[in-house]
Amino acid sequence: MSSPFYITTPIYYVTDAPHIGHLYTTVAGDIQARYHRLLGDDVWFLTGTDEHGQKIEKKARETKETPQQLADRVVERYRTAWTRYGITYDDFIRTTEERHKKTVQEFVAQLMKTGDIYLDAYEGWYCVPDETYWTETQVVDGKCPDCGRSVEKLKEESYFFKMSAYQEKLLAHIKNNPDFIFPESRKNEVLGFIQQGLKDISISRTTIQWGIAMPGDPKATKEHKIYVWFDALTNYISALGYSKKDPKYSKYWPEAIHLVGKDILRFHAIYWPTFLMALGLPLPKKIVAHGWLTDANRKISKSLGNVIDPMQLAEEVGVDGMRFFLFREFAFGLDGEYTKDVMYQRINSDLANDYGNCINRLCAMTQKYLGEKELDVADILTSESTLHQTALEAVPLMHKELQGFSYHRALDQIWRLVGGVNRFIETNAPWTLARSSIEADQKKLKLVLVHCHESLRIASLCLLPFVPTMAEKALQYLGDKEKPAMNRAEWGKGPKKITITKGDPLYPRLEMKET
Ligand code: ME8
Repeated sequence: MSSPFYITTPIYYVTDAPHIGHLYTTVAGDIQARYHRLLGDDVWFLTGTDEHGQKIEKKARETKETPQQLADRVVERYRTAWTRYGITYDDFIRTTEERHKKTVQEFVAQLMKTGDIYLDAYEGWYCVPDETYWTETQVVDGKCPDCGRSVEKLKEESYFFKMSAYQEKLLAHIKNNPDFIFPESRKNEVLGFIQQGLKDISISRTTIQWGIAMPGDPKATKEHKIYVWFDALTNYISALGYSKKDPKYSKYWPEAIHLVGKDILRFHAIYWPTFLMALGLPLPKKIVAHGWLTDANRKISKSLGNVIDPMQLAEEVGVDGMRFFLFREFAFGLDGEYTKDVMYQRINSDLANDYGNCINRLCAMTQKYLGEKELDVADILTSESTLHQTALEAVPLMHKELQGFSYHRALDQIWRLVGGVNRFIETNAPWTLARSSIEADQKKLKLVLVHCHESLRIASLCLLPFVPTMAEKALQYLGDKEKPAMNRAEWGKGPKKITITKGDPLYPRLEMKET
């Protein structure tokens, strides 16, 4: 029986096309989805778009569209980008879909019945871009404490969610489930926030039109729309067909892992779990928060206007180059400064040279020195070598790191093996061995080439989730035509007989163009 594995990305606002930050989280999800499929798990990978709320309403006024037209137009930009980047999502949810709206309204109606949502009035400082209310004490010099932009004073009739009632239960959950929030440093931030005291939060808006309607209530004097974060967070469950009792819900929901940027951790690690507790539903298994990609140490974001277009990057450095760079260069939990120079260097040195060129070279040498016929490798692989040893050590560590969301450390382990192959070739100089007529040298030549081949075959299987197109092509060159699976990324688990093929360079070096 394969284990269910459910991974989600945030649903992105449709105010504008995706940028490199959205790509980062989405590729992170795709790497996990591809990896777990290769492990044989039963994977469900969800992404989508967040289409309601004031931000969208405001943007639509600017672009002179209806909010729905804006959403319909921008959602295509997301879909196109994800197709370009080979994102293997199983479902794409839009919050304007009926299946979603139905679940949100069901949830709100249930919480109104239990008294977890009640009607009152709200006065506070509102940050429009963040769609968040702040109290007098939270506001810093008239600015939002989160994003630093101006806040407005608003008073409105509002429904509230009794978040305060769940403070202790949430603290206990986080303490009893040490893996619930990752990484540890972010968990401590969340704990600190909860310990300051959770207040009831406003859960409806009368100031917006573009949102899901609150269920009818004779006590309300105005028309209310459901707060966009309540609406948005529900996507993780509505997409599983909760309302129509789809078995996907019971299968995948208990396994849910939410990948998010640190900017929205509070919504996922505090708001969402308390909503679920009130609803009497299980909490997600894990929330993984990553750092920000920055430009001159400022978060890359639509509102700061320093965005970098993934489609253009795909043209420039290729999809695999980009997917690789983002996870080789940056430590997932931390912020990472994006620069073009570093990107070109990283891709050229590690992907084009260490890995791509090494495979092209090895295939050429193998054909030249051992011939183009089928090679029997089974016996040679039982011999010891430093490479054999490295593979035995690095592969289990790669699994551990990737399962622990340390993408860069997982790649470090794969690079231990790739680097090992490059050194093994230099130290053993197959070109010299090939010129020798001594039998021991000929035997060694075969061992050197076959052990390099096996290491690169294993590295390529491990790289499939990161650089799918390139790694697949590498496996073809290396003559491993069997169905890829992670249990074959072990020494001696490849084909017993191999036929090498030679082809174009796997990753031609990039030339930086002056812009
Ligand atoms: O917050 N570096 O949508 P959003 C890394 N709709 N990741 C970044 C990033 C950066 N500079 N900029 C954005 C929303 N991201 C809500 C989410 S979920 C129920 C609702 C990524 O379009 C990161 O994952 O503003 C961040 O959390 C997300 O995009 C925010 O996307």
